[in-house]
Amino acid sequence: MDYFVEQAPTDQEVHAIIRQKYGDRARILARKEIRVGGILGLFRRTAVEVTGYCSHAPQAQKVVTRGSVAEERSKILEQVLNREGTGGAARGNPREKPAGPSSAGGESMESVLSEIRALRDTLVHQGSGKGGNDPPALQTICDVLEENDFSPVYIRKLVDSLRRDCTLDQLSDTDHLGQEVVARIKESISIYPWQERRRSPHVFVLVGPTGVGKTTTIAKLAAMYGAVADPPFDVRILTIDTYRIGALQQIQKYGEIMNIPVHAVESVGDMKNQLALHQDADFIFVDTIGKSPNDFGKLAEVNHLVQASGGEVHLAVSATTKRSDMEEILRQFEPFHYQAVVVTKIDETACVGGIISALKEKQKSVSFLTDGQSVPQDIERARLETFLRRLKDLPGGPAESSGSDYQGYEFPKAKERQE
Ligand SMILES: Nc1nc2c(ncn2[C@@H]2O[C@H](COP(=O)(O)OP(=O)(O)OP(=O)(O)O)[C@@H](O)[C@H]2O)c(=O)[nH]1
Ligand SMILES: [Mg+2]
Repeated sequence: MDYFVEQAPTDQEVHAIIRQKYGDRARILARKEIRVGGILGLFRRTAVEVTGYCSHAPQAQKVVTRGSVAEERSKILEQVLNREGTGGAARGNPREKPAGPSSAGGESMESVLSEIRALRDTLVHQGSGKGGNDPPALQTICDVLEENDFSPVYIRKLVDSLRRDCTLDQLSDTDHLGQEVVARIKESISIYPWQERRRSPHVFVLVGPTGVGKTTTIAKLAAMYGAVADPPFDVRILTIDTYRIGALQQIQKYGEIMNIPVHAVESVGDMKNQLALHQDADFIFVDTIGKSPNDFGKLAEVNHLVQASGGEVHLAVSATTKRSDMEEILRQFEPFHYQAVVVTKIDETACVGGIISALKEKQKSVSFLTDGQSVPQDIERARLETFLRRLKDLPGGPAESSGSDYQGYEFPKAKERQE
């Protein structure tokens, strides 16, 4: 750093001298009034003395280094310029033109910014799997999946797999993407390998939240195997729903119509007795009390009886359940060790994406689907096609379903069967 001391009779004069000698690089540190001249202390005059130094950096750079943001930007530019071999400003040569928006450093900064913007775009869309730079066809597919109520996680994984496996041309072809999506959805649904056993006895227990259709489903299954099957299986029904008024009567009514015996079970002892009594049956279908998944005390009580049955446990979940609740239900019924899920009321929803996502997320397979109130028509063994036909607006997806396996079957009246 070059320091200087200049004197002149007035401020204006000393400033003029400094400007002339050092130009814009001059920086003033101190000013004081002094007395100069005279002989032996006589005739002395007052004057101004200014101390300062010469800056080696250009004015513009000095300003930039003041604020922290400007400082950071300056550092980046400095690095970029050094890398590109133009580092005049970085070396502090005042005659070099400082980096501006149109310089190489400015362009590099612009490219850094555009990368940051792209990154932000990706993060913003990450929840749903959408990417700002995706071809319109892929974005359309994302929208369709959202409309079908698939979860953001499910969509993101599916779309990521498409980006990974498809060429750019394929990603721009809506029909091709539609077919790919259907194939991937198909792969994501696990169908429970249900097998009827004609050996004594196949105990099937249905648990689940209140009002999802457990009793109706038990009646449908009992009718399917005890009445529709040819020759019919030997079927019994047990119910551990003896708390709710009318619950026993409801299942007894079905039993009466189907000519299938129904027994109530209230304790572990009862359960063991009933199982021993019906050792010769092919099927024992067990209906359970509907309880909120949050009523942990009651659920534990029911679970005690369910586990005592030693049966194959299935969880009934209504397809109309909100997607977020669905995952919660699948989780809260885990202590029942259910092997598969029966999806009920599929006729009451236009979107099956929620249940497909939840089953996939929890790695559960589906055993039966029910699609109406009629016993026993409105039930079928779970099939991929039933889910796929219910996907809306998916290019290349299958057409809407015409109904379940048992449509048109006339349920025999108890009297007719007795005759
Ligand atoms: N639309 C439609 N309705 C159904 C289906 N299954 C059952 N239901 C109806 O849902 C209502 C409740 O059925 P339930 O079988 O009593 O249900 P639940 O799970 O046994 O009920 P709780 O024992 O009270 O927990 C009844 O009106 C049934 O007719 C179905 O697949 N589709
Ligand atoms: Mg019930």
